[in-house]
Amino acid sequence: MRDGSGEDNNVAPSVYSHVSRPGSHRYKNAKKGLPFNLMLVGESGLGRTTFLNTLCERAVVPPSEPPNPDQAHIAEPMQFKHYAVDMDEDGMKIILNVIDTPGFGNGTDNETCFNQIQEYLETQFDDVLSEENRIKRNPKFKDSRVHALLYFINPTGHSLRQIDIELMRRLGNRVNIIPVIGRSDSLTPRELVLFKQRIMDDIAAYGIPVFSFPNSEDDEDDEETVEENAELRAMLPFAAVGCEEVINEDGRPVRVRSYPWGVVQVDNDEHSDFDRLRYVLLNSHIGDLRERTQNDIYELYRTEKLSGNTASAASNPTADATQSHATMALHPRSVAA
Ligand SMILES: Nc1nc2c(ncn2[C@@H]2O[C@H](COP(=O)(O)OP(=O)(O)OP(=O)(O)O)[C@@H](O)[C@H]2O)c(=O)[nH]1
Ligand SMILES: [Mg+2]
Repeated sequence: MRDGSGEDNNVAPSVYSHVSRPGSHRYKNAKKGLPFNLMLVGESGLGRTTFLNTLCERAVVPPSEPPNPDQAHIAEPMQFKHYAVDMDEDGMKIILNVIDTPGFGNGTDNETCFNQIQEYLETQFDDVLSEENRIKRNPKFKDSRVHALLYFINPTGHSLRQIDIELMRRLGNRVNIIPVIGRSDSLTPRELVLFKQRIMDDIAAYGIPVFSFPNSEDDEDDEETVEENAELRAMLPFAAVGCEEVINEDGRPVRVRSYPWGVVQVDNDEHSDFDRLRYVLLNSHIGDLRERTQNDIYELYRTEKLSGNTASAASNPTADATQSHATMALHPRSVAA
């Protein structure tokens, strides 16, 4: 679907001030627009649709109809829904392709969802691989490899759940996973700090390969970039808040969620990490995410595929899902890498 912006757009005005950060103009010469493929995964109701509309500043996805109560017990199978939105980020044209996965985690058998997503990611690699092998290349070939996967974590305030651990461990070698706490305004600032810490402890303990803002291995990064990456690492997982309405404050539009006791400002760094995450995705790290997809993740897959080794435990740490489920249930921290 092409940009489906509607008239009743309550996430419209751009209200954040764009401050250029290092690396943000690296791709300014991409005249045709820089493609960026972003996948959204998370259980139902964690705010994926609202996040997408807030990110794009328009109603890309119209609000869904409330489910029919008679059908509520039937778990809909997971789908891949595609949205394409042309964005202008600080003078740089970005062709944002979003793949949403409604229905993820709805059933009792999450294994099917994990397999479907893995298969989707690998199919895009296979397409590139066969295009590379053609004698005559197709000039219109569209590279659909997913550059980043935002994984929405339920704001329980406890720690990661089995579904989170399994999904991220399994796909971390196939895509840049950026963990995000959905509906994070349901936690107090103190709860949020503790929750973030627990999640990062789990990520370390289970050896989950998330995108952790690495510095360039050959020390190419300048001091400012190294500092910025350290700051972003410390923010993980990002606390996301989606916009519900736009209010007028001192003559300027402010994107908020309103509550009886006050408002949460979506673009205010003191209220949520939304603006930093948006900037990472569409500006400061768009190049890194694309390059890592090509140079590291795709290359690994390509090597495995050509050597007939794609199902190896190294690339798929949960290949023996039954075993790993049992291990984790009994000894939550015993499978540390
Ligand atoms: N408190 C809070 N509520 C949110 C936030 N974002 C979305 N919501 C609300 O959560 C509900 C679900 O939001 P959606 O954006 O539809 O969630 P989704 O992940 O797309 O859900 P499905 O499409 O059903 O899988 C709606 O009532 C939203 O208004 C948020 O940041 N904070
Ligand atoms: Mg949705």
